[in-house]
Amino acid sequence: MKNNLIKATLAFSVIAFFGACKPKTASDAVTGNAAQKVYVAPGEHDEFYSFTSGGFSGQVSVYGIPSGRLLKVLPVFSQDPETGYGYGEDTKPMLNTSHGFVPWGDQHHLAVSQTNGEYDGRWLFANENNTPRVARLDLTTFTTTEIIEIPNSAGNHSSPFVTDNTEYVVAGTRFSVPFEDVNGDIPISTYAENFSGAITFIKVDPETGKMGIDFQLKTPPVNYDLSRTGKGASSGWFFFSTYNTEKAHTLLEVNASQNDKDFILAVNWKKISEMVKEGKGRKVKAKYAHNVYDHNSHSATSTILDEVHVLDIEDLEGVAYYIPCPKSPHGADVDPSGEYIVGSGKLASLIPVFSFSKMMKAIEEKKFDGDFDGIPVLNYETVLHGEVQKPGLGPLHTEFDANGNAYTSFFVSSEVVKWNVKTLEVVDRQPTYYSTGHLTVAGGNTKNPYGKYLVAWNKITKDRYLPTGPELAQSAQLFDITGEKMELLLDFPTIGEPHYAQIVPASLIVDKQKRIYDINANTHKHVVKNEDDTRVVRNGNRVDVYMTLIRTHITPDNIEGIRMGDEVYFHITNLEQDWDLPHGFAVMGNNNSEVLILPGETRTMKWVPTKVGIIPMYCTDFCSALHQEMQGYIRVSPAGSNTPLRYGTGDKAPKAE
Ligand code: RUQ
Ligand code: CUA
Repeated sequence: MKNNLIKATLAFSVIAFFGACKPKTASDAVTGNAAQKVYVAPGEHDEFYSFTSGGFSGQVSVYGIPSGRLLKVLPVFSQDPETGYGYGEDTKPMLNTSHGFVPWGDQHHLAVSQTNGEYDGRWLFANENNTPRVARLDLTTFTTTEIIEIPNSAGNHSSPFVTDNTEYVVAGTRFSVPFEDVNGDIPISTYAENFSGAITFIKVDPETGKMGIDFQLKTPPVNYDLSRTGKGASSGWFFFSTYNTEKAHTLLEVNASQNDKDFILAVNWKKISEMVKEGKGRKVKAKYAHNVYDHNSHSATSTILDEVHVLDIEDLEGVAYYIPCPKSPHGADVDPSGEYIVGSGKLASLIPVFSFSKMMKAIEEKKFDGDFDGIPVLNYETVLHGEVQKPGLGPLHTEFDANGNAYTSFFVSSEVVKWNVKTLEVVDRQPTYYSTGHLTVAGGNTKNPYGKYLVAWNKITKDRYLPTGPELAQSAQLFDITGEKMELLLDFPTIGEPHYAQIVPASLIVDKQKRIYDINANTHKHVVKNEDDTRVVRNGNRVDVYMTLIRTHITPDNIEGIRMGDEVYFHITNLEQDWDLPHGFAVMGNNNSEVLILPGETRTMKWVPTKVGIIPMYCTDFCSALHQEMQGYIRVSPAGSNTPLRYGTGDKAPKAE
């Protein structure tokens, strides 16, 4: 995207207006009391959580707002050496796909579950672009509990978006590709005939959050960028931005920028979901993984599914319409009332705002400008509420406050622009450092935004921090938006490359926090609930070590009789039942990872010894004053040796014969 937009800048220098002027120095923009406004005293808590996408790191990070303090990085689509996620045997299945084990991802967008169009703080949904997947994180434990792969999709960028009661999580494909039930071994130049777009509706169980693909819409071969669900008046609808309505398959920067207008696709998902219930559509063969993590067995399972329910959008009457939208729209955002739909054409010089009621009227009166691949195209002027004139260059995303204002990020002109949704007048503009991608207002995509803070997630950092070699930290900027003018308060560096984020009041989440896992509820296949049951069992060349950890010893901490050629599985249970008492576990030379084990949890780690001798093992998490004593030895003998299998701790440690 960066390159495209930088090239777009060149194209734009012809259209010679720049709304923004850049201040000379960064600090010009900051007033005296900014520091006070972001100061969270030691021991105090932030007012909001910001769940922030990690971009190409594949993870999600959590910051406190307004302090900008990094609280945690949550492993989602990538292996995580800090916790052992994706390395340990019990979490590896989370990263399984129809392509096999894929231990990294590209994570862009996040959505907190909603009830009545407001955050309910239960789950966080996250997308993965490269190998299309959607994850669900449980916000009582801040862990990834489910990942579902999206078939017939490529580049799961337009995702995930939740409906106003989290009935569905929705995922649109970035690339159109041939569906899996047609032979894909075809010339790329047959794009227009053989490729299709897909929009996937994942049903979410209202009690457990469990996901399952309900249906997919097969659409003309355009690219989907972003989307929003309707709310209030437009509840039941979805609005997806599209680009490449030119159906180009090469040099998209030129060939997909030909049309003066692309489309926002308006879809009545409620009606379609009823059609599905009535039996409309067909089953299509498609392979995809569904991975579920269970918090009692502390283990994940991966199931490969082989079928999805597909509806061809052009066969459906009265549920899908195209709204023409200038120049390769990126964001398609819906205001809190649900009446206004904002299209942000990354190459457009204005922001069109569409009216949902005008759209409904035009549909009723069948005022169409023909069709595009069988889908009626609405008339731009007829459904337009109005245009924001000269807002800036390269509009990308828009969020809202509770007072009728919209905030749009501008990549090319590096600014955030505040404008009034009804009057379409620009109210304020503030420079950003530099080139903002997404922005997030607290609750800014809900029916009742909290407002107060806005964070600009910037793509280019340049001189904002101490240099760190060729690769710089990405940068976020926090604004106070309580006044008429936005006020820059703080810069803070971020992990990976943040795209979108969700800023949620801490009060929605704090009380739900789980502190420990109940050891009595632990149903892990290899759990050991007291030290007397610890043991080492040989089965051929497989050795299972049933181990416990408690302050501050490992049981067993002396193990003999392991041989070269063995595969050793450590099943490690943390017996602690107090908050904030994880233990870690590591074995010298293990090329897997260490693992972190939380109170009441069991983790399985595989180790293949690589040399004869004494191998140390120890706890990696500083758990008490005697943490450094929490260690032990494993004796590895040559293959075929008859060293007996003996083990124990303290008095029970094997003695010399
Ligand atoms: S995109 S910078 Cu991946 Cu959300 Cu707009
Ligand atoms: Cu247990 Cu350190």
